[in-house]
Order: sequence, then structure tokens, then C-alpha cells
Amino acid sequence: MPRLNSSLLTQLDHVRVPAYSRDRLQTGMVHIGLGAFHRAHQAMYTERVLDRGDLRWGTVGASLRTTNARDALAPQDCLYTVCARDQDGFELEVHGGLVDILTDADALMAAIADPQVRVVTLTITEKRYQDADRTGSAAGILASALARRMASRAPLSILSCDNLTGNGRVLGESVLALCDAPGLASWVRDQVAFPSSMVDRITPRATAADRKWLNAVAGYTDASPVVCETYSQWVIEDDFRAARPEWEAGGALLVKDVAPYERAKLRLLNASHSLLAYFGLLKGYETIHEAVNDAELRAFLLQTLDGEVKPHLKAPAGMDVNAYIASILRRFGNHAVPYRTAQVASDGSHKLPQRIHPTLKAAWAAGEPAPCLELALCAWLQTLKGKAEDGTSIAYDDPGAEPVRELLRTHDDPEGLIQAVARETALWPAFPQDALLRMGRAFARLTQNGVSAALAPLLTR
Ligand code: CS2
Repeated sequence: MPRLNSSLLTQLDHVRVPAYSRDRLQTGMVHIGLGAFHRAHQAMYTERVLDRGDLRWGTVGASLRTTNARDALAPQDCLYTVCARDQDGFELEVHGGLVDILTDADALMAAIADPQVRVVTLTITEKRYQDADRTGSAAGILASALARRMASRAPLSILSCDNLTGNGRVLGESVLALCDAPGLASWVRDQVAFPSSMVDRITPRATAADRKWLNAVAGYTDASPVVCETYSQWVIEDDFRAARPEWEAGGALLVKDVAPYERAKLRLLNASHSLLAYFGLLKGYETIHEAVNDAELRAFLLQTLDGEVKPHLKAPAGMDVNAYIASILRRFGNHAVPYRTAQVASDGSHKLPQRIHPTLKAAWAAGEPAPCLELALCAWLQTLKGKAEDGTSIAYDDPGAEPVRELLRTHDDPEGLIQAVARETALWPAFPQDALLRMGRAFARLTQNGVSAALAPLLTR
């Protein structure tokens, strides 16, 4: 079976291929973090711009942690297949906008310093935003690259595409904190924009089964296809210093303030994902679609959103929150794109502060208890013990949760553990004492009697 590469493009049936000539692409963008999500999302919007003939926006991708992306994609001329699937079928598309893949920091800095590049986008995951290491972190690399770029005086826009409240502002602050070369900070403030954006497309890590499936339906091999849902949304703060691709061509929304969109997505969609992941793992579910179809978990989720999240959410003007919630449930039920509970659960120590803590803080500030979300934090703790209710093991990555794992080893008593996590780790915001007492009791019920017993007293319908 042939392998995907440039010469195959003219022979593909039922696969959308670039409508433009790749040899004429210029390099106008750099992307840091060449994972599946970028390729399913921002790259798709860029593809629509290229299709319309604006060929300034070829992308150089950087993947510094491993050479996996380069090893898989370079032999395919940087081409890859996006497989969008849902219950009704699938659509295949080969993207052509990626022109090169860099794996070392120096080459990446040189690319960012190139005045022809006008936009840098990032998908580096939540936890990398706390990383302030001068040489290894994204913020450090950006600061050094900007120091080189300043010589050319070419303005730049740096666009964060991670699930973080105020992602652009957070990134801009960490970059500026490292801009200590003479004159650099003030140049960056004037000439470099850090717009925020809200990104949304469910894109699980592709598996060997996905690669086999693609071989069977398309008749060629692709070492690194992307599997995602058909739905996609991108809301971008319209604050650029230099030219940018007209991503509106792919349906992106450019707005003055993305905060309401980010909030709604993080507190409704991502919070729901995390909640289903932790309770789902405890109940032995491997995927989100199984968890969302569990009657008890679904009822609990709806009640959490209706009773605890919605009342404290300032949604974007004109958004129908109930319809949005219904669409989340539908999307999560898409078994054509199985999303592993363990993947969503990973890095909870960085995700939950974006997804759940803001609602908890708002509820407590209003003097209202939020027992469902409090129990969700307990479920997270319980999964860190590594055992599902049926005794099988739970394993996922979350290095940031190490302080909690440490406390779990030394505290047997559930109420004492809740107090210790609140007191001794920096992972939770300042919880009011009554919330901690309530969580202690809820955690005791969860650990001693299981998920159903812990949910039952909270379910009102
Ligand atoms: C998920 C997100 O893995 C996770 O934590 O909640 O990646 C989610 O699929 C995306 O934000 C959807 O846009």
C-alpha cells in the first residue's frame, strides 16, 4: 500500500486535498507544539485561507520534546490526513500547509525571528504555561527569539491556542517577565500582540486502530493521521500587530473580548469532560462516550451544570446555554471518536483550576455551596489512589499531583486528607471551612461506599 506523500495527492479519491500549489507557499507562520490538536484545529482554518489563494501562510511547525512528529511526517512531505468522524460517517482531508518541522530550539528561535513570519501560534498544554525556565520553556524561547527579532523591527502576533482562561494574557506576561535585554520589554509591549483565543474540537490521540482504519477506507498509509469530531469552533481576540490569515474563511470568529467564550467553554465543556473522566474512571469506563451514557453520571452532570455552573456563568451575549449543554452531551456521545477517560484525566492538577475552581470560587463568594463540583474534586483525589471500584487499576499522567500522592500515602482518614490537601499543597484555592468540612464528609462517603452512594444524596431528580 502506498504511503502518503506529494506524488500521491493527485491520485486520491474521496479525500479532500489542497486546492493550491504547495510549491508556491511562503512561510508566514510558526506553530509551537505540533500535536494532533493543532493539526485538527488551527491548521484546518489555515487550509481554508490557502485554498482561497492567499499563499502567504505556510506554517513551520516545531516539536521540541520528541522527534516523533518529524519522524512520522517528514517522509510524507509534511502531509497528514485529518479524519473527521461522527455517527453519520466520516470526511477525510489531507492538509498541505505544513512546510517544515523543527526539533531544536535554536532553529525555532531563528524561524520566529524571521521578519517574513507574522504570526506564531501555540498549543503547548496547560502545564507549560507555568514553566518559566529561560532556555527550555516556550516563554523563554519566545523571549530569546524576540530579542533577535527586535533588530528587524518587524511586529508579530503570538496566539495561544490552549485551554486556559486569558491564555494570551498569561503567555504575554510570562514572556515579558523574561524580556530583560535592553529595550526589549518596551519593544515587545509596542510591537508584539498576545491575543487570547478559545479553541474547540475534540481530538483524541490517534491509535494503531485508527491508522488501520484509514488504510482500509483510503487505500494508503499515513504514519500520523489525526482523528477528530466534525464540529469545530475558534473564537479569537481581534488584536494583531501584523498581517494574519483570514481565518474567518474557515469559520473562525474574531471578537473584541473572548473571555466570555473561554469561560463558557472551560466551565461547561471542559469541566464536564473532567467530571466524566474522574467518575468514569472510578466506575471502570475506558471512554467518555461510555461515561456520558451512564444514566447516573449523566444525571449528575446535568444537575451540576444546571444547578452549580450556569447560575455563576456570564455567558457570551446571545448564547443559548441550554442548547450548548445539549450539544456537549451529543458530542461526548460520539463513539466514532472514542476519547479515553485517562487522556482527559491527565494533568488534572493543571486542568481543574481552569475548569472547576472558578465556578467553585464564584459559588462560595455568593454564599452558596457547590456540593456536586466539590464531589468532583473528591473524585479526582480518589482516582489518584490508582484503583477503580472493580479493583482494576487506574493510570494516567499528572506529575503536578505529586504533592497529593504524597499526602495520600500518609493520610488514611478521608476528612484529614481533604484538610491536608487544602493546607499543604498549592493546588486548591482558599476554600471556606464549611466547604472543606462538606468535602471531607463527601470524600469519606466516596471512599467507603463508592460512587453511587456518594452521588445519591446529591441527585434531586
Ligand atoms: C479535554 C480537551 O483532554 C482534555 O482535557 O477536555 O482536550 C477537549 O477535548 C478539548 O478542549 C475540546 O475542544
